[in-house]
Amino acid sequence: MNTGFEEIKSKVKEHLLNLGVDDIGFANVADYSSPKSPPIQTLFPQAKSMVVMAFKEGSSCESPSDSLRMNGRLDLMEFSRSCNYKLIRFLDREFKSEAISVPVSYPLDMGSKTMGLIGEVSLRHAALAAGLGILGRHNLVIHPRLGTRVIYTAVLMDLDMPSDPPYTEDLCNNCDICVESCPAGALDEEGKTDNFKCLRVSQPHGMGASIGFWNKFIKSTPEEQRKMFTSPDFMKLYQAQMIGFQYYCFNCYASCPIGAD
Ligand code: B12
Repeated sequence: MNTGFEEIKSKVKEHLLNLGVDDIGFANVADYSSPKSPPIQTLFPQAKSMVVMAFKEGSSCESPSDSLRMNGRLDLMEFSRSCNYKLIRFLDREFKSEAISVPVSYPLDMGSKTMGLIGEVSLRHAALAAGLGILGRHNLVIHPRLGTRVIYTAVLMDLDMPSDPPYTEDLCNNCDICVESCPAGALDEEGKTDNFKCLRVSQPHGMGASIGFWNKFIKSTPEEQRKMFTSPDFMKLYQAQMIGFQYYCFNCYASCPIGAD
């Protein structure tokens, strides 16, 4: 491999490890393909490769408290966003590279084809292309050192970097704990997550609940409407709207024994 590439990779890795990113991989755009997401060049025509980052989630995802589970994720989302931004500035300063950030979870395209269920860049496909892990029975990427409790982010850049070698060893022990611990039965069919079953449990104060609430609201009397505004259902919807998508279920992610310690 050209030493120029190695030097850039090692400088980028050193910078990100110093920020507190757990692991870093590189993927050339030619090695990334996600059948449902748009081609990368339609999002950023200059893109030649991407830096994919892995962030370990702590024990918050095991907490019995809905708020503390989500708070742990918010910490991670904020931190990973900031690392994406710092990397973009670093690439500009050091290599005069143009780069853009991929959302960790949202915003998402809400068009009628994707309905908020498909990322502009699929970060699991990106993580695989960057050699950061392998897909498990839960349809999540298992990182060889960090396990399942990892979220990924990516930065697209105009530097034409070769991909890191793919990870090929099977890390999933097919224990099916993830399948059994899913309260929605969303993982019953191998190789597929039933998105709507998952959503009803993982985002109970999301769009479905909002439609249900407002449908009931318009059919209610003024007295009933006043009561609805002070109900826990409304307060939960209100909070979810302030915070963004709010995850209530982490079972498939937190129950996986790989890397849980
Ligand atoms: C929309 C979304 C959801 C939706 C839809 C999920 C879905 N089917 O993709 C819902 C709300 C259901 C969801 C749930 C969860 N999500 Co989510 N989600 C996303 C998001 C924003 C986009 C995903 C996407 O583009 N999907 C479309 C394509 C890729 O999926 P698909 O083609 O339908 O693939 C399915 C099958 O084909 C099958 N499959 C068969 N062969 C292959 C091969 C490969 C390589 C892949 C990737 C899949 C695959 O697996 C897929 C699951 O249904 C990503 C962030 C991002 N930008 O990537 C996070 C992301 C996938 N979510 C994540 C997480 C952690 C969760 C949850 C645990 C919720 C939580 N508490 O955090 C659950 C897990 C559900 C599960 N076990 O599948 C992480 C996964 C991290 C990891 N370690 O892998 C991501 C990457 C966010 C991040 N920044 O890290 N999510």
